Amino acid sequence: RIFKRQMQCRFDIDRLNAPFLAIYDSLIPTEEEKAKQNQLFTLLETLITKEWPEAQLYVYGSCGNSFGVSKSDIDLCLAIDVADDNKSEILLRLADILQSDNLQNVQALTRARVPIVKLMDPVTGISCDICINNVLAVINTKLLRDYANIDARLRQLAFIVKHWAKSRGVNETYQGTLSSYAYVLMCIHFLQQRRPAVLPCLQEMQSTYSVTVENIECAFFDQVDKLRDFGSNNREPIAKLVWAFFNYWAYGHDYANSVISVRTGSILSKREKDWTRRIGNDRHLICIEDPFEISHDLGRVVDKYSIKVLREEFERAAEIMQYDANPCVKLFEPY
Ligand code: 3AT
Ligand code: MG
Repeated sequence: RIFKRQMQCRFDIDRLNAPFLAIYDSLIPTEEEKAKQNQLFTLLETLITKEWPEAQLYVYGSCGNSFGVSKSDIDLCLAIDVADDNKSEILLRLADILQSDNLQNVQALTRARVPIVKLMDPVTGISCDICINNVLAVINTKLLRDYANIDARLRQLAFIVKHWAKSRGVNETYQGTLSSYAYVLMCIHFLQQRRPAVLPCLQEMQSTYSVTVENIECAFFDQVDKLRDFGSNNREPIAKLVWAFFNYWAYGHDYANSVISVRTGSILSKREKDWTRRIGNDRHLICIEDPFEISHDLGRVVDKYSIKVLREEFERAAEIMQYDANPCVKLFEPY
């Protein structure tokens, strides 16, 4: 099954461009929604600065990385000088402050893997999670956003892949499938590997942005305005890319030996990463290297059952793209 021949693209693929772009357009948050998100951010920033003048509030995740669909929750990170042991105290205090300001459903989850405060703003209807000092997530959010600004096709592809994953129930890390973050990295890597390439590898270029967080040097080229023409030699429109993306993950990827790496813009081997065997709960059945925490495999949530589900879904999607009369409907049918 692994090395089934990759398929030739159907001859009428271009007629699918308009429907895919229509789906993409329908998923983009409106300006009004963006304004509401900003309004809530400003409110929270004001409340927080009043209590902790030195602290900084950052947006991360889909509201900051430009891969957020309409009605997304906001992920926020409070950067504050505090020992890990005292995070709970801050979260509980924060919850008090938010509650007094009439924010709703305020909950401090101090025992979660990533401790957070949750809240809902009754004015805008937006829900929000606030964590503490998750600075790497703020930086990887910037990396994703910078990639999105190079070529419009990344955002189109990632929205469609995320929409597919959510519709098909394969965007649930607690059930052993992949996070949205992992899917976006898969899209970036795929576009780096296209020939001609649609995206460059920002971390291999001369760095114009560099910060060190938790002893990890995060450096990359971030003057992406200068790269607006980068993908112009590749004229593949969205339908062809969606087709090729699913074809790659269904029939082209070598699950036994390969690691995809946005950091290097290439495929690495599991052997060189020492990801060849299960260690603890890390099984490395599909390997996606985090761009900064390079010992971190975003596929580590995948187990021997969910890998089967995932690969069958990639194959289903590839078959639909190849043969179905109406892929833009069938692809997103609820599972
Ligand atoms: P949704 O639109 O909410 O589905 P998202 O972009 O907010 O997508 P996630 O909910 O998967 O993505 O994650 C929120 C952010 O947290 C994205 C990324 O900056 C960070 N993040 C998530 N998982 C990891 C991880 N395993 N390692 C490092 N950063 C991560
Ligand atoms: Mg999110």
